[in-house]
Amino acid sequence: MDPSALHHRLTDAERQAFNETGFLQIPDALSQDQVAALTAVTDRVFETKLAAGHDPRKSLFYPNFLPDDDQFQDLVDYAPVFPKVWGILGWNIYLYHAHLIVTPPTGEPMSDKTFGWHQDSGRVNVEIESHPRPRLSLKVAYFLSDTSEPGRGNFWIIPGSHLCDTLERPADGVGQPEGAIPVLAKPGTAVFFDRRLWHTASPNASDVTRKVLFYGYGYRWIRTKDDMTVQDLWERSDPVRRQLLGWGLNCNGYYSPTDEDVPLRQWLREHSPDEAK
Ligand SMILES: O=C(O)CCC(=O)C(=O)O
Repeated sequence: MDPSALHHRLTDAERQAFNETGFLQIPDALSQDQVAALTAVTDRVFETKLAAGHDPRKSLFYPNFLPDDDQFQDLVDYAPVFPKVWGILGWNIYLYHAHLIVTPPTGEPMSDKTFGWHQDSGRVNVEIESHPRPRLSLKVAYFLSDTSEPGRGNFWIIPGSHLCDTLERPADGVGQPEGAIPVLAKPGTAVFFDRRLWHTASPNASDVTRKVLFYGYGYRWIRTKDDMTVQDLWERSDPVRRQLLGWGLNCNGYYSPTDEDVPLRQWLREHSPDEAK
């Protein structure tokens, strides 16, 4: 992994903001050249899906997109962003889930229906006994299109809601829960969010197609949440990326890793020993 990553470690202020609000916004995480290149690849994916019959007016939710292009893989351990992931979760982590979402304009005025508010991880929220629920994972969302204005299919969140196990929604199904806000993000922004943060997609009432890449990082003892057919990439990935793509010596090593199981820890020992503990 590129040692320039060390310049982008999580700051105390970022840690405090993430702990308190459950999210963190990093503007200009991607250069505009990177945005253009990733947009071209994303458009190609969308066109392929359209050719295969996807309805052009419907959102495309496409998991397991990493194998489609090297540029998608390069964001897994992207130096300006990934250090903040290990800064929050530590080193026994991998990419358990990733999806690409394209949200075309609905062609209709903005709906005032209550959106699909949720915490991530499905049954985890029912079957684990604890309060607050455990963090376990986070996602980094790279915004490729301009959602710096509301009504553009924005990602919505309720800041600070990550420590709440339940969410009170409007009883009549109209409007959004108290405290809800659209995340306003320009192209190139990376948005981190705690899996427990109550969040939702929203309809796109603008004429700008929304494009976002989501990378979900969690502990190595969590199962993948999509097919993650990334094993063919192991051979040509460096050791840290290989770890992030799910490699390990054996199953026990997901729970009780040896040094060999977790090259990220070895890399931190060399470059940032305090974070290797
Ligand atoms: O598309 C969005 O803005 C929301 C995505 C989402 O809910 C998720 O990644 O869990």
